Parts: sequence; C-alpha cells; structure tokens
Amino acid sequence: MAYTRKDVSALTRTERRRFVKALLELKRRGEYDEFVRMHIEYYLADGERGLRTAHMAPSFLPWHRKFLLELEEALRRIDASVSVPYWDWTRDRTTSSVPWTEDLLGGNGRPSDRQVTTGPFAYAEGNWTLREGVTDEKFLTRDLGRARDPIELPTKDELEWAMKDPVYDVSPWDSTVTKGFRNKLEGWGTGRGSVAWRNHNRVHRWVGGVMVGGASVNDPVFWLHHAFIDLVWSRWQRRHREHRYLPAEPPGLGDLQRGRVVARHEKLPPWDVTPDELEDHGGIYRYA
Ligand code: CU1
Ligand code: CU1
Repeated sequence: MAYTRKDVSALTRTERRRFVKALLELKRRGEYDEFVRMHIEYYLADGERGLRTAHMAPSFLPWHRKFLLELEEALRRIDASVSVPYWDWTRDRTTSSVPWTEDLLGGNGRPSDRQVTTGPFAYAEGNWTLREGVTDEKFLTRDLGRARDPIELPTKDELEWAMKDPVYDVSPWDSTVTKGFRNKLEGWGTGRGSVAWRNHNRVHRWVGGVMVGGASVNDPVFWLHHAFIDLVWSRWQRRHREHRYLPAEPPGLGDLQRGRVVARHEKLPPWDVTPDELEDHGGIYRYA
C-alpha cells in the first residue's frame, strides 16, 4: 500500500522526532554521505560534455524523484513510519517558520561564518559533520534570505507561471530554454540578480550556505525542498493529463543534444529505470 508524504508544517511532534532520528542514524552509518557523493558526481552543467541527467536537462524531475525514493527507502529501513515531508515555500516563507525550528532542521547560520548552531544538525551536537563537499568546511552553513543581498522565496504566482505551461520541456532541453514546465520550475533564467534564479533554483539560493552548489544534499532541507518540487510535478501531471515527459525519442543525428539528454524510454543513470517508469508514483507514495 502506498505511504504518504506530508506537509512538514503538519507533522506531529513524534513524526518530527522520528524523521530527524532516522536521518541522524543514516548519517551515523555512513549511508547519508553516499547520497551527497552521488549528487556531486551527477552535478554536470550544460557547458560540459557528456550526458546530463540530474540538472539542466529534462530528466531533472525524474532523476530527483528516484534520488528521493532511494533516500526514503534507506530511512524506512531504519524506521518504517518515516517518509520525506515537503516544504511548501510558497506558504512557509520566513526564517522562523517550519522547517527552521529547533526540533526539525534548526535555524539560520550565525553571521560570522554561517555555521548552523541550533537544532539537531548543529556541528557542536556531534552528529552532523560534513565529509563530502566542494569546500573543506566540516559544519553545515546557511544564510537564510541572504542578509547582505536579500532575496525572496518564489511566490505562488511564480510557481503558477511554471505550472500553467502545458509543454513538459523543449529543445535544446538545457538551461537556456525559456519555454516548458521543466526549466520554468528548475529555474535557470537569464539576466543578473534574483531574476536569474527562479522557483527551484531560487530556493537553493535563498537557503544559501551548502545549499548552493553540488554538495547541497549536506543540508537535510534538500529533501524537503525536492519533495515539494516532486509534488509540483505531480500536480502539473494531473492538470495537463494529455502531456508527458519529453523528449519522447532521443534527439536525431546531427542534433547537438544527441547523447546528452535522456529520452522517455531510455535508462536514467545511475539507475536501471526510465523517465516513463518514474512518471507514476501513485503505487509507492502519495501526497497529503
Ligand atoms: Cu540536484
Ligand atoms: Cu535542487
């Protein structure tokens, strides 16, 4: 039977405690850092050569859907009552709202070095030392809202702008496309400042610290953010039933994107699963 992913603001005290406890146990076992490592490994930009799977590509959504499922399975082996909650940042928009509480993810980083010093993931607690990263910092960092150069979380209207596009993605299937649901949600824009970061990307920027860049999985908010992105994809699928993942077929001979993006029925590395097979999650989990 399918299990439920809940809005993080609706979790009971017990559910909060069990979610945090399972994350800390996964970290203690060394399994959590494998997820961090994998995300760094698949952090390939479209300026580079090779197949893009996780970012700047149509498979951004199915790749993270599968990535979350793997994490969730690992958590559920520790505590079968746990699922990944989602953070609706169109509603919980301040630095003191969920999930930034003592009993969940802790609060902002301190001004001097952005180190998170509150909650279960504070370095001094001894349970959350960063081991995989793109910098040498051993502690979790955050800069919620970017104090020195403030930005806002995306609004309902900005999310709706992505949601109402009925086409999943368009050629050349990368970070430069200005049409299509996928990049409007992933959020690679043009120009300078906060307009260049939309929806998904803007949230990474708003959290700041390790959430900016390939090692973003080091902040457990990564999962809550991506659970919401996954829910948004679900809602888009329901709203535009006649529309599906694109490209349906691999780009043709002579197309510069040939061999660089995953088509609907191709395997999505590193897994033995296709975007087609990941479109319907209803048999595994549902959103409340
Ligand atoms: Cu990612
Ligand atoms: Cu992300």
